[in-house]
Amino acid sequence: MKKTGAWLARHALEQLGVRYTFGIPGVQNTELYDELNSSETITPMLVGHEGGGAFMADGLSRLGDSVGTLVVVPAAGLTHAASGIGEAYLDGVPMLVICGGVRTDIPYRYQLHQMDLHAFMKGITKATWHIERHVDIVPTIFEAYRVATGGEPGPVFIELPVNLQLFPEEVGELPRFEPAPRPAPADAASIEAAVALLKNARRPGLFVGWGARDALAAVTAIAEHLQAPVATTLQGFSVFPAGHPLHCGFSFGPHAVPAARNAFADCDVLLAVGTRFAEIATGSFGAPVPGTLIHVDINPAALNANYPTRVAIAGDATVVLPQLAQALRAAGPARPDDAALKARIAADKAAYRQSWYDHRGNGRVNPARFFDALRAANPPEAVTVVDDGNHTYLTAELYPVLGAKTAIVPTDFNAMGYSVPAAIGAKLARPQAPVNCIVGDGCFRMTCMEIVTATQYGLGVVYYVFADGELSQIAQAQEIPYNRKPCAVLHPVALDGVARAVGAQYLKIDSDADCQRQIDAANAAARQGRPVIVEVAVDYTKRTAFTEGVVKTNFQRFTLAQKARAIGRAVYRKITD
Ligand SMILES: Cc1ncc(C[n+]2csc(CCOP(=O)(O)OP(=O)(O)O)c2C)c(N)n1
Ligand SMILES: [Mg+2]
Repeated sequence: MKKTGAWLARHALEQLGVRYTFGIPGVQNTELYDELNSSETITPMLVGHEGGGAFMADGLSRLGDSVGTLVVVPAAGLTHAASGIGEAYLDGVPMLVICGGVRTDIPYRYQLHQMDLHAFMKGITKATWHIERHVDIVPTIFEAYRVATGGEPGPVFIELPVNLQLFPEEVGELPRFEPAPRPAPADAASIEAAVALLKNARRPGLFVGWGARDALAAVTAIAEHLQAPVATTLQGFSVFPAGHPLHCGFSFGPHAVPAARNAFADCDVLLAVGTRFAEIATGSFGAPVPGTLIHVDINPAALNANYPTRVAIAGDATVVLPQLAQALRAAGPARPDDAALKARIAADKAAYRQSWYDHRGNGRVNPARFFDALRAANPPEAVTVVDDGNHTYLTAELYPVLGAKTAIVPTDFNAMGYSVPAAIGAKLARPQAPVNCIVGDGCFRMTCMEIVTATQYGLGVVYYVFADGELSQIAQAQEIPYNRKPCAVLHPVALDGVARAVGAQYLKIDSDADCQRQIDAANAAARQGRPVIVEVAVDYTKRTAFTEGVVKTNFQRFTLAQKARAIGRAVYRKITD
């Protein structure tokens, strides 16, 4: 059987259930694009910029049942895509990166787009392959998929030289895809040790990250059995729904909302699942992680990395947590309903909200009022995609995410501009659900032209642009120590003009009174398959609990001399201003 490399690649992707590819054609991949164009199950999507394509692939992978796949040209296409590949890498999101390669059948160097792609990809992919023979194409793509989706998921990179794509060769019988075996269960001794600690805990607590995203039933069972409060990471903030009475919010400690701060104040045994205890999740490592830590994570390198464990279990949460839930049940009855704890959580949440309502700001849109209106106008299954900035923490603190696995957040790599394209990928993954993107004005201008892709494919994503005119998350951190905000004030962008350019509907929310009406109008347009840009004149004069807490945590970590220097400069700047 003689087949071209492009046919073989298409065949492999079809067998893997890939439904969309994202990218831009060029000299080294037009043959593959031509093949994909004939596929009945794969839609090759043209994007405006490969970075946008990579963020779309990421959004699709996080929420869908097919793996986001890129088809790009080497050098420029790949370097453009790198921000999205890096985001997926640090966030544990599977992605296939198929890149055309320069010809291997001619003796010339300095071909178009020729560079060392593998060196470039080394730090942001789990593995790379350079395919040299036709017979290797299908097995290599299958193997790459197993690596991308196995263990802690992540992106993988395949270079497929253009001459292989173009010309047919004999390949014999093609292999069938063999999925990876189910992950192994935890050993009985570790489960027993964890149960003993949790059973004897005075105040157990649960901290869950994105790694627990498919283990909701077991997380809920364990939390209820122990009557333990549940905090999430930022990336995992939709892993445990906000409607549950034991849900506290994002993180715990000085940078968390009062519900989580108080519920975890006396936590003596922490069960952490699917989190690496990274900087954002722990509020710059300010979270008071107790000495008695049980840590479950699929990546053994994350265990004992930042906080020493009493019990460390390297395993998949979907296997380990049901084991743990069952062992807890076998070890004794559930704790009685802790009505006092639940009442405290509810009261703390209400009081925190009230503090936002009470804030006398600058007359612009109160974030809590906006999020109330957004919540009221959306069903629990609505998907939320956020970017990186003050708007991220506002969303985490003020928007109750009700549906499990309905919010995605770029975390740790933290590429601004993520959300605009990622929301397009999310909409492809969940076409029936409303998709709302909360994006800062700085992030928005990085990738807003990608909305053309949403218009082209009739994807009704609603973009709420929090237009404060600043790179606020940074500007807030500059204000006190420097008494100025260098390079953090944005030149205005006419968002109505952007909307016109990309074919989106434009709406504006100027005050609290506009929220309901404009959100309803946005939803109506989105239901017709039209993207919508809603400019929100948001009031940023009140800081999030996260920002307040993290500033304190970092300052406290300074030595005396460092503190003196920082304070001295701030005071000097203030009085000489
Ligand atoms: C690509 C990239 N560049 C710079 C940063 C640093 N950074 C983090 S948040 C932020 C501000 C984002 O501004 P905006 O989108 O307006 O959101 P706001 O904080 O105002 O809500 C910046 C500059 C980053 N995370 N990513
Ligand atoms: Mg801003």
